[in-house]
Amino acid sequence: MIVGEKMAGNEFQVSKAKILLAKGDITEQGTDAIVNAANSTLMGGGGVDGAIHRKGGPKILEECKRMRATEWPDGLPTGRAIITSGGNLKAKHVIHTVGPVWRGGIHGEPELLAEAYLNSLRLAVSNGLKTIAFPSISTGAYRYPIEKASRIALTTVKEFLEKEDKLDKVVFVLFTRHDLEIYKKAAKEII
Ligand code: AR6
Repeated sequence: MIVGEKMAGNEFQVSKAKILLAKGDITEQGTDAIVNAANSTLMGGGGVDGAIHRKGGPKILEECKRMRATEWPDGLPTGRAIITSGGNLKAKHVIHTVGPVWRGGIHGEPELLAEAYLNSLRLAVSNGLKTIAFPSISTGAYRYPIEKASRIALTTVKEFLEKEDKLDKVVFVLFTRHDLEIYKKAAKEII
């Protein structure tokens, strides 16, 4: 029930923008861009990355290959982001970013995770986009503890929206009810 969901705290206002927390599949989102939790090769993989390339079709991979051949011959560094078209996806664009692999939290992981969110948001704005959907970057194959990662994700987005009024909506698409609850708890404390 939509009203109930809202009352249960899935929607948050920051300046003129909304942050929404939803359970679902990021590849189904109709936002201007969806964010891919990619790796440095930009050549695809499992999890979100696999799902985006499977559903989006070969055009996205071709653009990624072009990026590798031109701007990023050694791969996209952790924390950086690039944008491609959305291929066959509902979203017109995919922003590919690389989150950090969790190695205990003392190798710059918090800063790099914040950079991944921040550079994705900047790229959305510089491309004139209004709405963007994020998965929970780094909390799958890269093993970043989701309680910690959710706080960084929400703090980074909130602080960005407080300074920058060009985005209308940021959606966090969580894959499981459990992950959604963790983000909701963090959002209630942070936003
Ligand atoms: N929609 C939303 N969330 C999803 C989906 C989906 N379709 N599929 C998985 N998740 P991961 P990472 C959740 O592993 O940790 C890839 O192989 C998942 O449950 O996709 O940044 C890349 O190529 C988890 O909570 O990304 C890299 O090599 C979250 O999305 C590496 O994994 C992120 O999980 C990146 O690892």
